[in-house]
Amino acid sequence: MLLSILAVSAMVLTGCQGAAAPQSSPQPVEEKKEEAVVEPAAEEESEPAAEAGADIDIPAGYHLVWADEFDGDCLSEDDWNYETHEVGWVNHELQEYVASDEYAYVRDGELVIRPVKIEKGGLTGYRSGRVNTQNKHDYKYGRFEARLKVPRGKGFLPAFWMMPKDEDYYGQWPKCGEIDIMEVLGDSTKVNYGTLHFGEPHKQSQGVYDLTKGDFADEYHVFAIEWEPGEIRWYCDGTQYHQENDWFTKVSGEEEKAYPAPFDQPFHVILNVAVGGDWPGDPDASTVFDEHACMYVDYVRIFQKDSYDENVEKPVKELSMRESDESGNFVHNSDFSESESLGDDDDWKFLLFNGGEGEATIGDNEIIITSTNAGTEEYSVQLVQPQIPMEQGCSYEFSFEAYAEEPRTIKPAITAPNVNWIRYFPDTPVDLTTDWQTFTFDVDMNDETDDSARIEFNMGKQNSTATVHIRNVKLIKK
Ligand SMILES: [Ca+2]
Ligand SMILES: [Ca+2]
Repeated sequence: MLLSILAVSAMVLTGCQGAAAPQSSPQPVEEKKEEAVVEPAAEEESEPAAEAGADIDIPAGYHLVWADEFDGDCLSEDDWNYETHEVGWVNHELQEYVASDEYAYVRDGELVIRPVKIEKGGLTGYRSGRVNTQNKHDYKYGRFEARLKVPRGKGFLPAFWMMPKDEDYYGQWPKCGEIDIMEVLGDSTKVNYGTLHFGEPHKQSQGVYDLTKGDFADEYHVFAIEWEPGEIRWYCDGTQYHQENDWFTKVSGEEEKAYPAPFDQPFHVILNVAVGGDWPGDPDASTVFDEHACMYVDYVRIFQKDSYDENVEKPVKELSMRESDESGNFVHNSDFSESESLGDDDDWKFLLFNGGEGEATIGDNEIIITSTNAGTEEYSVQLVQPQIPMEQGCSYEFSFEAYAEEPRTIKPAITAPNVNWIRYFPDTPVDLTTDWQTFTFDVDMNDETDDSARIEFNMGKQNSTATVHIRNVKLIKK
């Protein structure tokens, strides 16, 4: 997720002609030293042909509207802007985006975005490149495609994505919308995420493409979306892995804008490599800033159909709300009277993340959670039940019984995995003693009705791994 919180316009700074390394830091530049002075004459000749679409495979039903094959010897400022942003501008990212051909440059037919680690006065900093086509190539609808190879290493987050030409048209993020075509975490380079952000409150729709063979950091792959009025489809190497047609935008307190807003305005393309921050986590001792830290973009191509029919209607959302049992309880296997798999998505599920270690067993009408390592996050040791129905405007009583073998804290919550993990019932510390106690909470559901909320018991990072016993978990509409 790439929050774009401020409307900072792109700044055009360096030019190719001024490419005498404008702010060459004393940083060693390893193999990158050998400049890309590869037969400039031949390069110049090949460029117009490629730009004219000679070697470009045009998908059926489309025509080419713009492409950059990166065949020149510098990034064309007729087409691209360098964006500059300070450290921590969004998502607690660590890099400074600097307008310099040191961090985003064209070489050997590719755009290279190169994050660099800078040690200065005992402090570590990072610089990286971010370029976009805002006000130079903005398009409404089309097929947006790039062939690229991603960096490898903990803390890198490369992205090929799109933002509106005019972020103020529907209002600042997330109201304006955002389309992420490729995001691959540097420490998990077989998995690509394609994501749509929109709404107010923020909602997202994400598809995941797992590479069964190869690695996004070892070979080039083609990432694309096909965006039409009322539908966006995500592709990797020609395989569709996600689609979405249900979105909205509104200003808080006002009516929703007419569908298919906000995805009915021109968007531009962005390419960048972030370093650190909320999602990828920060670089660690294993992270190497060498040529494998770079993103290599062979091309960006944009195609459109001859016409698009914008007369589309918002799909009617079909909710699948779980029924309660005869006592009014929406929780399945509420009293742990049935044994069940704790590894599947049906009813109870036990999860471990980020160093959490432990196990859960059902028996004698209770569930027992033993942990040997509390992990680094509250959710590192977690018992959950998904598919919980929460209806807007309703009040619920959420209750359970619990004790621990030594006094300790756990944190129950009711969350929204499909609505950006908002909390219908916030993570609430509950102090367990060595005796059974009943805990009861009132939950008012003010958000939009959700058929897939999730009850959670978070037991990680509580300064204790004492064994927890839970029984009689209930959610009842009042
Ligand atoms: Ca190329
Ligand atoms: Ca289960």
